[in-house]
Amino acid sequence: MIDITSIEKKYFDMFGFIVIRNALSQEELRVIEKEYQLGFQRTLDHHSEGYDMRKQFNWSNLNEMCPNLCDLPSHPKILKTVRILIGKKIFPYLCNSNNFNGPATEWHTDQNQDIDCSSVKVAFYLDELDQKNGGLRFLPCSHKEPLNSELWDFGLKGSSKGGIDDYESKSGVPIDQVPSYNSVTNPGDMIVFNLKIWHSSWGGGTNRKNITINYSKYPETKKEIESLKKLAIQSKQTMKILNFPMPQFTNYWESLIKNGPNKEWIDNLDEFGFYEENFSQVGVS
Ligand SMILES: O=C(O)CCC(=O)C(=O)O
Ligand SMILES: [Fe+2]
Repeated sequence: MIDITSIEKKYFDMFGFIVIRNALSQEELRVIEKEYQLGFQRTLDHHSEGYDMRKQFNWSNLNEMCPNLCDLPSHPKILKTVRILIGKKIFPYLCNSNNFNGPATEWHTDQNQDIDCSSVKVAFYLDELDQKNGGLRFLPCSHKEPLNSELWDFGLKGSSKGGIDDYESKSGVPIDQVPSYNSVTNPGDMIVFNLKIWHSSWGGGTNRKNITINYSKYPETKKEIESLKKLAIQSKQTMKILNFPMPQFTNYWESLIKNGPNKEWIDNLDEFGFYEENFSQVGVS
């Protein structure tokens, strides 16, 4: 991959997301898909009920069952891109696999309203997707103020409870009637989006697969530090609600990182509370 251009960086800053084509090779996808299936099976052994309208299953990739996925947050192309987009000093705080089986995902943001961090999610969908079968939808520029807050006030946030027929959002606007950018992606394409952006999906079938990595910029101001600590709490709560089969981090991943070029990540995770109650001494066993 050629480095992203200054125009792409401008595009990301303005619109809040970007799609980068063919970021992963076919060979990389082959091993990733294999490890995804192992993790999925392990998750189904833990619980068989998909969560809410999305009917989703989610699990961490940072354990010895999936060594290639453990390396994904350190992937040079991904790191280089995210560093250009949000800053040189970054660290990953989640690397998950996700499986969706519901008809839609409600309009939402990935950061609670009271949180304002410079964080992104990198998403690799493993299926061919478009606006009819669950491709990710964005409201361009909605990571920015005042639009972001106006959309909260508008009542865009949807409920994920219940089914699509009794879908509830204060705005009353059906998910697919909100004017949006609807992404079209093939396996290997990488979507990067600001955690504050409003997004949804529509028309997904069963077994829609994706892998996501969340990165945060290392905070500089007191306000950023406070926000990041809140984000750590939010992300641990979400993992509990979604019934993750294992903690996010393991000894195995920690020693990989400590023996590599990004050793400081471990201290960063510890410093802002991402590790607390979210670390397994024993890994998979
Ligand atoms: O693909 C979807 O339906 C939703 C994905 C999503 O909301 C996310 O990755 O944050
Ligand atoms: Fe989301």
